Amino acid sequence: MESQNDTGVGGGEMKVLGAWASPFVLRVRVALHLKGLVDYEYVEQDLAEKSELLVACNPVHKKVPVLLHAGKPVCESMLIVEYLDDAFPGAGRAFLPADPHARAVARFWAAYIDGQLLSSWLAIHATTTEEEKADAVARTLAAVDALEGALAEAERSGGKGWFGGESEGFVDIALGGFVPAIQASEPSTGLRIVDPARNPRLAAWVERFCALDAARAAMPTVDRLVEMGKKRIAEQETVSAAGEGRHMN
Ligand SMILES: N[C@@H](CCC(=O)N[C@@H](CS)C(=O)NCC(=O)O)C(=O)O
Repeated sequence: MESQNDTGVGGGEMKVLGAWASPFVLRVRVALHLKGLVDYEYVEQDLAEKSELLVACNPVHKKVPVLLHAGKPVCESMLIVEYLDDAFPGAGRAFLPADPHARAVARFWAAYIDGQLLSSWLAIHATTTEEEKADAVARTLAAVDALEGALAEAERSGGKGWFGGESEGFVDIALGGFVPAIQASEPSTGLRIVDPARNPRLAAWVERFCALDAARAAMPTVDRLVEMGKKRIAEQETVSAAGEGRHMN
């Protein structure tokens, strides 16, 4: 017999393979909570030593998140979010709009978040020269400005401060997953990614997103992420100091 969740939708057993700090996993957990599908098992994964279950469920990328629904794996965060709309049509509001053009626009911005915002933001942390860093910062801020424009456009079409219009939807989930990670990176980079003076709509959106019950239930604290970041930097410094020591011998 299929299990019932609190939406009354017969959903079958659900498991999320995740890692607590992952923005991609956060997307899936926020989406599940928004749908009221809270009756799932969360299985934390060690990404340094991947479990047989993770490799079996996502043999191509071996990455989290994976949603296991009635024993069948679904991979890639935004595909999981779409899957929840398809598999649980009776649970909460649909994340993607019904209109084909509006659906295409939502998918465009979700792809933009991963392709432009995320890649340039990651480059800020990965670049070695000041010139490369300045370029990555400029590209990140340009992507943030483009998202500010998308939010303004949603408001002009009658939206209520969400990319999804009246309520949080596909793009809100795509971007929302990165909110804690971006906030946690600000002290170490000294860079304000979402500056209320430059991006007032987006700054208000960040507050709105963080106040959602679904986000509060699933989000890691910024302090925990900052601590993890410091630990990683210390580990990298130990590794490079050991490397330099070997070169000197
Ligand atoms: N495009 C993927 C990205 C998932 C991803 O990069 N997950 C990271 C954790 S944040 C991971 O599992 N990394 C393990 C690895 O790269 O081996 C998605 O949207 O789900």
